[in-house]
Amino acid sequence: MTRHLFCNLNRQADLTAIFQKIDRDASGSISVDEARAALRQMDFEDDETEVLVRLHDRNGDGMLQFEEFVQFWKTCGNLQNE
Ligand SMILES: [Ca+2]
Repeated sequence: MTRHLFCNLNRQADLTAIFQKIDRDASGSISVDEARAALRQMDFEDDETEVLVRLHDRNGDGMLQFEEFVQFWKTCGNLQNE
């Protein structure tokens, strides 16, 4: 139930809030560790999360910037709806 709600928030304002929540050290990008911690609450496996981060890390810095995160979150929502 929780994971469903969490992933269905797709409006820009909600996405910003989610991004800031996941970005624990407020660095402006989400590290693999931060992504893992967040997706663990949604029953994703750690290695699944790593693959998802790598897939969406377009500039290859190993982290998700907000624009990358938006796509990442969409994919995550799609996976959960399957
Ligand atoms: Ca990146």
